[in-house]
Amino acid sequence: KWEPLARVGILGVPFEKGQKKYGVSVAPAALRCAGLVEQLRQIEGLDVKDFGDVDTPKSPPSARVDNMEHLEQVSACAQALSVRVAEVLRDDRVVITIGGDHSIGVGSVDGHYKVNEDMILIWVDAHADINTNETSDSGSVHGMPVALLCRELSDYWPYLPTMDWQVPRFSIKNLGYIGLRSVDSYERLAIEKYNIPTFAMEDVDTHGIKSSVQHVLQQLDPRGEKPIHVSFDIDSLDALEAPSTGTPVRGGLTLREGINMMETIYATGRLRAVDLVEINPAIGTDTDRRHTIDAGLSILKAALGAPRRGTAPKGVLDLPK
Ligand code: 5AB
Ligand code: MN
Ligand code: MN
Ligand code: MN
Repeated sequence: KWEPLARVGILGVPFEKGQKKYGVSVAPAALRCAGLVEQLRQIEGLDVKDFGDVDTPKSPPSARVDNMEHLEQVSACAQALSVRVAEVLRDDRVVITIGGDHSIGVGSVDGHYKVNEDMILIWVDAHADINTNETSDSGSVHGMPVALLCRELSDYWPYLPTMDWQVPRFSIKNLGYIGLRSVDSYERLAIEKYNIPTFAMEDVDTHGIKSSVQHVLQQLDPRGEKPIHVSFDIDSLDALEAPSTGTPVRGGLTLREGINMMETIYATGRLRAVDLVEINPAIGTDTDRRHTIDAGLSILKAALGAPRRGTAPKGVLDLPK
């Protein structure tokens, strides 16, 4: 019943207030400059539409919530993104959201959930991003999006001014993790308390990437009938392969594992949304920047069905003489 959608919509989200470093907000421009749209159009049969950047409204600082920086900006951006994501999905396209820091995951998942309450979410990251303002050491919201999204965690938040638009209805039962290797202690407690299917790096080492992904999918959706949202933090990749990011951690996924994971998910025919976040072109050398952006592009191409083995020309049976 499911097959890959041959239509794609791209949204850029030049937002960086969910963390402290300058630069993540230029990633959408840097990826477009590196040929994002053109490279995706090379994939046979794929209809690619660039919907441009989401408005990141300048809302005045108003809300003061303890240990939660720039809540009103995060909220305004996520609200705008949620609306745009829902639009792209309703246009029958796979939505590719290019961040921006990972706080934008609140908006992209919210928008997807609005269109399809059945969705499952695979969070691919070195980090679990499931802190609340109580448990966070940094106060940066890019470490909190999962906790903001899940209805089971709503009791652990204080009232969040400006966030009334976002009623957390997504169930933590539909969440899985891949790539974890830097998890705060209360984040680990949450993973254990809710029994979240998690393939941290030692589990990926044990099972291999393909079977790790298949296990997560199997646990979240044994009958294989639910649309999939992948929120891909570039820091899930090893810091040597994707150095230009704000919170790099070594010992991560290789690019080949990342590609294999995306190919495996593409093959289900159920992938409907991909976030690519936390690329920071202002960090590192020219080579670092190039490697990181190339890695991101390779991940997206794999998610959209680009075969690594290549594609022969259509309707042609012989080499030209
Ligand atoms: B990212 C940390 N857990 O809460 C925190 O890059 C890191 O979106 C969060 O995964 C990393 O500040 C957020 C220590
Ligand atoms: Mn991360
Ligand atoms: Mn993240
Ligand atoms: Mn990060």
